Amino acid sequence: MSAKLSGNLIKVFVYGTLKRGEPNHHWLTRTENGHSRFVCEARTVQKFPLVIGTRYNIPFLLNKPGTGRNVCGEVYEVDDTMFANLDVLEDCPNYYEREIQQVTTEDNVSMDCWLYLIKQFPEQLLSKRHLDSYHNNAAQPYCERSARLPEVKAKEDMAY
Ligand code: PCA
Repeated sequence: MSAKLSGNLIKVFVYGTLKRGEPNHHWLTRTENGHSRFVCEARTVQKFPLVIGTRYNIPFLLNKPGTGRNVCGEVYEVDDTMFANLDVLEDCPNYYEREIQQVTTEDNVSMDCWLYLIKQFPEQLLSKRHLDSYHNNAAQPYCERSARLPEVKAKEDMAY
């Protein structure tokens, strides 16, 4: 087998701006960032609160399993390079952290995937609407990091 094919492939479940048609999807498809392949649509087996938070309208999966909905997203297979670049985009582990969670398809095929979530968050984020599916929209437009105010500390901003 060639070296190219023997690399380690990692499954990642994305539920926010990395999905197809969403503002950061280009990060997953840019070949300089590494390899990615769409596998399937899926939902988390656990319920989680998925909310839109901060003045920048960022989708957050909050680490409070059992609360919220079974969250819809997409599974990708990525190589180590892409995985490292996803950590860069998500500022993981400073902002988002990640963990392995079980997700399941419409046909009840289950698989373990990495997903990005917020472990430390102000309680008030839980009172926002719990979504089962994120879509960027005109009422709450996503603001990418390069357009955010630099002086605001990211974690403090979650309470906004
Ligand atoms: N990007 C990651 C986490 C939240 C976000 O906007 C994702 O789509 O899963």
